[in-house]
Amino acid sequence: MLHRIGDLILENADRLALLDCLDNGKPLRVARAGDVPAAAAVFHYMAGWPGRLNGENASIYTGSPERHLALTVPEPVGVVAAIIPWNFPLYMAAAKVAPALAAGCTVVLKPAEQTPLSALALAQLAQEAGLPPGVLNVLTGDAATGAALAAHPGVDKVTFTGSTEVGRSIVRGAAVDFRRVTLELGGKSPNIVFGDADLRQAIDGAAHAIFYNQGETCVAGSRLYVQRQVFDEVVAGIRERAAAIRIGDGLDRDTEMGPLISAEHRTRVLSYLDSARADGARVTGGQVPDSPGFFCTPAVVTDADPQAPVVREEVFGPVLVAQPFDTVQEAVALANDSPYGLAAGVFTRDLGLAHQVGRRLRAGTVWINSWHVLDPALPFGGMRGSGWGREMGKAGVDAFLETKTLINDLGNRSW
Ligand code: TXE
Repeated sequence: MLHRIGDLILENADRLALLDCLDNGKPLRVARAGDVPAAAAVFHYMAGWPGRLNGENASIYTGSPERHLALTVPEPVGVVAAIIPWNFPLYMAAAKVAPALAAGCTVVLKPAEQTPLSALALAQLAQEAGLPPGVLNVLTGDAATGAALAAHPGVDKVTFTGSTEVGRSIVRGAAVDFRRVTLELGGKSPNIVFGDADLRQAIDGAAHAIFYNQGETCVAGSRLYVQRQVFDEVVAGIRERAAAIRIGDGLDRDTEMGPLISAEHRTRVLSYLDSARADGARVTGGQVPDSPGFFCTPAVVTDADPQAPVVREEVFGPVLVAQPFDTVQEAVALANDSPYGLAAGVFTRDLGLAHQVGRRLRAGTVWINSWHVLDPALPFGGMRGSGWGREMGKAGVDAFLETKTLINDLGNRSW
């Protein structure tokens, strides 16, 4: 059935992409080329797990191996509450639902109040695929609905993607009866460009890292550290790329960047830029076009105070903060100076340097000469303030399983 749901997502790709475009504002062609096939891939990949979730024939340490037969058995954790945000509506739904179902759990999915449509469409496709009633349930609603669901005594596990603040409140609530929790929270991901990098690749990569999906991605490469000798060239290149990004109606085929999710969110994004300007930083872009919609042009900030909110906090918009560095040690220290630890990037032609720096970065994912490459087979998640646990890969299925140990005393026979 999981495989069939993946197939149905692809068969309905145009309609699903349109729903996310209308609901979220993201360009239709981005949703069609990115979100929808990625959601299908999660179902197809996870469809391979149920038949492979084996326990172990476990050895007993203190007893006799002849007398005791011990087994471990994976069991579904139970009823899962999946609470998701609005930035990748269909993909986020798939990322929570597919591994939970693969593990044998049932799911109550609460989409974000801004973008419920594709989650409802997904439930219809699951029904069409033959999923029995009650296995996947979609509950639309806002923060109060999410809070009630997360705290419901019938829920065994909460898997949440969203803000750090709500993640914290979910953990507090879960402490009451020790409900299991997986959290994928925000980030302020650093991208390090060394002087030897292919600068064209680094400029394109850094722009893609921050501006993809209007910068409304948890893994946005929002802090850029560039080795001093190439700083001006890289920043100028990104400013040029930013100015060329076509902003507009998501239904327009030429649109590369849609609006921000809401007026309220745009006000928040702009306030970071206002405060950076007031502190003496240099800001290019970050303009509000004279047209309806919550648009904001991509912004690049330099000369910011390293302690400023625009440098420390998640903006969740198309806002890049760039700063030069001199040594490798300095780059690593700057990159790790954050309460978050979701993703990071390194651009260099020296693969040895890339791997050694990558090992030192406190981030769940480190991209080398790339960004935004995600795969259902690869574990994804954060360190520190970016959350608990991993999604995708085997780790992503294990997150919905408990291990039971069965011990059988076969008797003390002697022949
Ligand atoms: O998130 P919320 P918001 C960050 C990003 C963004 C900020 C606020 O910085 O600007 O969070 O966004 C549900 N108990 N991220 O307000 O409120 C809510 O209905 C249970 C990063 O949209 O966390 C929605 O379904 N659930 C992030 C979901 O939680 C609650 C993606 C997310 O909403 C709840 C989104 C509660 N008390 C925002 N309150 C990422 N990691 O990608 C709200 N919800």
